[in-house]
Amino acid sequence: MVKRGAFIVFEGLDRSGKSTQVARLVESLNQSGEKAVGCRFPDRTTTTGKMIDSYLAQKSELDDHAIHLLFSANRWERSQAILADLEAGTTVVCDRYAFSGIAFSAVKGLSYTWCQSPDIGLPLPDLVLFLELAPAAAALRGGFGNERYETSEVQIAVKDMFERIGSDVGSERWKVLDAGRDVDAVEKDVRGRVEELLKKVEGPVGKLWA
Ligand code: NYM
Ligand code: MG
Repeated sequence: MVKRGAFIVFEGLDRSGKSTQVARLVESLNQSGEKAVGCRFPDRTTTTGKMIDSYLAQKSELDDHAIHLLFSANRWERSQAILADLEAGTTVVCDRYAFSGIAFSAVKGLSYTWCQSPDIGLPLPDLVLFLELAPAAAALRGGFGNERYETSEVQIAVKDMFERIGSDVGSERWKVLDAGRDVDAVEKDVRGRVEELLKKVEGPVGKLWA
């Protein structure tokens, strides 16, 4: 039986460097002979992804619950493919996941437990790397864009919500990395933690919030 791949998720505020680190990790794993693929949520290419994209671009309005469920559906659409990759021995490195889902919806006033429910049973990440950056430092990395949620007020509230989520996930699985360092230093830290994880990944993939 092939050893299964690891499921690794990056979370953090906008501009904390998630996309860069996902790309670098996938490349460095592949170079060292470990099969790895990247993915990201929202996946804006699917039907639900297009509705999400239009909502984020402020081209459409949706009830807060409805958009939350669309983000969750967007993950469920991809979940079988993630499991298939993991079972085939490929490590999956994902840019945002269900934790962003709770953080951005709960700050709008939706119940935390209600926000968790539609994601119950999704593939459970083996490791969540939270790229921690002060909202003020994130804002300095280039002005905010025009998407919904790209304001300092939202980012500050989201950061607090991520702290609560991290403590619910537990420090075994949820690791906070200082994203204020230069990109190479963050990459090295990431690589060290992933190497530790790859040594111990075994057994079936778990289920989120179950
Ligand atoms: N976002 C992302 C949510 O509100 N809920 C979710 O479930 C996910 C995965 O979408 N501001 C928000 C967080 C971001 C926005 O993400 C777009 P990105 O990584 O900038 O494409
Ligand atoms: Mg963004």
